Amino acid sequence: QISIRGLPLLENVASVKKTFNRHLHFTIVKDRNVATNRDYYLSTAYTVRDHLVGRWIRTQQHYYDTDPKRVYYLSLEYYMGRSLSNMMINLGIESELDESLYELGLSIEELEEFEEDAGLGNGGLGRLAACFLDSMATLGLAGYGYGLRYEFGIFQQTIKDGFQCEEPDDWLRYGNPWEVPRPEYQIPVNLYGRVIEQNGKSKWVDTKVIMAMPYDTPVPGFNNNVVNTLRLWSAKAAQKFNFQFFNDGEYLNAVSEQSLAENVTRVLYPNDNYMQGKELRLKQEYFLVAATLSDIIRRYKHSKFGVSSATRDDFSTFPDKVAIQLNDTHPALTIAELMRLLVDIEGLEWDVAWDVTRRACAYTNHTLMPEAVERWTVGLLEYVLPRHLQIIYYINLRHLQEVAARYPGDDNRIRNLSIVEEGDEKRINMAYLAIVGSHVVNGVAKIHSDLLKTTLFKSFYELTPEKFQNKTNGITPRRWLVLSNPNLSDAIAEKIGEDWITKLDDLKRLREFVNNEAFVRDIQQVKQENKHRLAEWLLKTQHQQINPMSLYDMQVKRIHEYKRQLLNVLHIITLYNRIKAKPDGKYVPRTVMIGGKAAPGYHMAKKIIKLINSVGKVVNNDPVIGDRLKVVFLENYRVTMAEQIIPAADLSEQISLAGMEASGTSNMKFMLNGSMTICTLDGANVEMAEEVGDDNIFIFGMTVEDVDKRREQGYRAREFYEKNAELKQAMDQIRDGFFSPENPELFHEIFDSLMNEHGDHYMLLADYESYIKCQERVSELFKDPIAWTKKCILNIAASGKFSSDRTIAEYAREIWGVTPTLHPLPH
Ligand code: DL6
Repeated sequence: QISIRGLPLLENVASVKKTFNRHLHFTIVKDRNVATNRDYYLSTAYTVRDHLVGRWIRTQQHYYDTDPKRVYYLSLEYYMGRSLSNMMINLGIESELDESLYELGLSIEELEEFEEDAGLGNGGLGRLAACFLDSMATLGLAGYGYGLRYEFGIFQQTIKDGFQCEEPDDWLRYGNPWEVPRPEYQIPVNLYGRVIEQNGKSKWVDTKVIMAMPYDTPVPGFNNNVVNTLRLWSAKAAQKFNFQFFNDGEYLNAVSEQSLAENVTRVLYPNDNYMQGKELRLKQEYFLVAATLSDIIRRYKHSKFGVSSATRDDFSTFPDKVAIQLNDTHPALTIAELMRLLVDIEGLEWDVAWDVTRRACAYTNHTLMPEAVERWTVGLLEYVLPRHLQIIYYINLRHLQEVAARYPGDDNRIRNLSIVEEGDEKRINMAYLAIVGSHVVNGVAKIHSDLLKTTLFKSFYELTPEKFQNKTNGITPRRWLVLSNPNLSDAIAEKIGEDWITKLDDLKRLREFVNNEAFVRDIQQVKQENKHRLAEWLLKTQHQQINPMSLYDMQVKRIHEYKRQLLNVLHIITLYNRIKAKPDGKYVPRTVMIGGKAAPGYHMAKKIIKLINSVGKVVNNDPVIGDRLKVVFLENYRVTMAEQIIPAADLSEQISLAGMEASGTSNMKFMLNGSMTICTLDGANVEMAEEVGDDNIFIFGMTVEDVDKRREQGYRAREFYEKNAELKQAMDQIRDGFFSPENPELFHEIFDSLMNEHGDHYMLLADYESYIKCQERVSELFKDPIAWTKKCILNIAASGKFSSDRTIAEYAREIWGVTPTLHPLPH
């Protein structure tokens, strides 16, 4: 078989070995007698980094010389995972590295295990940001990621007695070979203080200062010599401020104050789709925004731009040179901070500054869940950012004046459109601020973007319909196919070459081979090997034995009621009861794998994890069941684990209540890796069905319209419970302690949450029957491996739309006003 990694060149292998040895000696300062595998990993990483730096410096020089429009992606999360393989693949040096290490008696797979995941994200939103960085670099955009360098990323999940426990993610403990600190570019960030009026101008004084220290990580494009930058800020105490007094007591106070200042970037808030409203989080958001905007303006002023003055002070061209994309509302203070900088510091007129701000900024919404919308109390904002609160009030005043002029006397509309929400406590709606301060607002899948217009942002859509766009999410095929599934990549490349790596639509050409017996066999064999590998890995890491011939059924994502892991559990219990009732029946063997973290403060999500494990314990240890049904909870699901398990999946579970999941992105990863999907018509599932055809995807459940109708009629879960004997049996088992004999009350609250008068908010019981029937169709098809595999091939062939290259090209042309290209930079 031809490999897409090509043959290693001998002279390159020799030079890689030399570089590796040099790093072991001069950078790590060890010889091979005492070096550990971690040292070898680090030497490998530094060797790869050496291949990046020339391109990195040249790319930045090129941007300086040509002064293209810069695209700034602002995100509180970047869920990067590991970097080593990704860097090697994008640089095209994977086979040389492989061969060199082999000749040194080392194995790249083993060394890779020493790299910690950069887990600076919670789930889809953070991983999307990481995929976007890869695509921006691959499409030759002058793109910069800006974020926070959390000392502790998303917690490590362990399962003890079936319960989730959280451990700190000390990912920097052994150092991070990919980052470069840039202390010379530190930026002061102000907090607290008060506002005074001086010579007719507002001045923010008596602030506390925290320094923002940048750490840069290279982001290589695929095979195009482009290396962009991800700049993450770390909080440092401002020396001057803390160490002015040197008597003993003050000195110690100063040191402890230093550590308080540095708390700002200590830890990632572990909530997905939920706003907690904490002061420290507000400080994180502002810290990112303030440091980043200061950097953006510095770069704007000092860019080479063909005129003789030393700096560019004319801000009228700012929106022609700068695009700022807000990844959800987390960095939405950008609107107020940019106005502050332009008006208070640069001295622009309000109207001019407002025009500049709006033309530069754009906002992406990632959720319709009301509890995720950021609404900061006025009291907290006034305390932490008094000048920004004034600016927001003024933005709102001007905005509402415009509204009133357009809709005279329509007080209701004015109230709906106000950025300031009245109530028992006044709050600032950050989504509304982001909409008003941006020239484009987008959702992340067609159905989601449409729902924004009719629900969450209805009034704003009516006010400025031209602002609203859709940008369906995507995933990078470099990580989610080339890196994670090399054998499938090779099988594809053998038929259609390698252009699909950057033009994923090319996968369509696989349709020609869907009746080619040898190809179908190859694809089947790749999947089977992946499944065997996963079985071995589970045995080794989780001591769990699974049947590699069974249907691998996977649901991996954050644990959340709206994602309906409980519906999956109801299906498992139903299968269990069926086998128990008729042990001699014929059943398609299944291994149901569920993985995901629950936010530490999300009680119900943690209970759901316990239930999954409790059901697993009963099912897995029942001799009547044997290996016809197994339940595996995948502990500590994260980017690296996704890479390992997704290539082995047969079935992908995307079963949120219609209208709840903005897009989903694991759905795309599974599809690209040749699994079938069982799903509701929610998020990007809708577009996946459009691409692959309804015959090649398993759709069940209510549509958004059905859900609305049911709610209007007054939904009662109990009716479904009483109507369906299998559902009732499963629910009663949960209630009666069948899965928790040692503590029969343990799952009462789960039962109650579904069966209470106004319970089952996500309507699991209404969708149960349709889901079970759909699962029967899945099992039926799985009995015919050739028919199954052909449909998997059609899924791979239809997944081209879901490349983040397509997504980013759309952002580039339709929001940022820049042109993507696959032309490489000269090397
Ligand atoms: O857009 C990326 C990702 C979507 O695929 C998920 O459907 C959505 O739930 C997630 N949204 C969030 C929202 N967080 N906040 N705020 O994580 O975004």
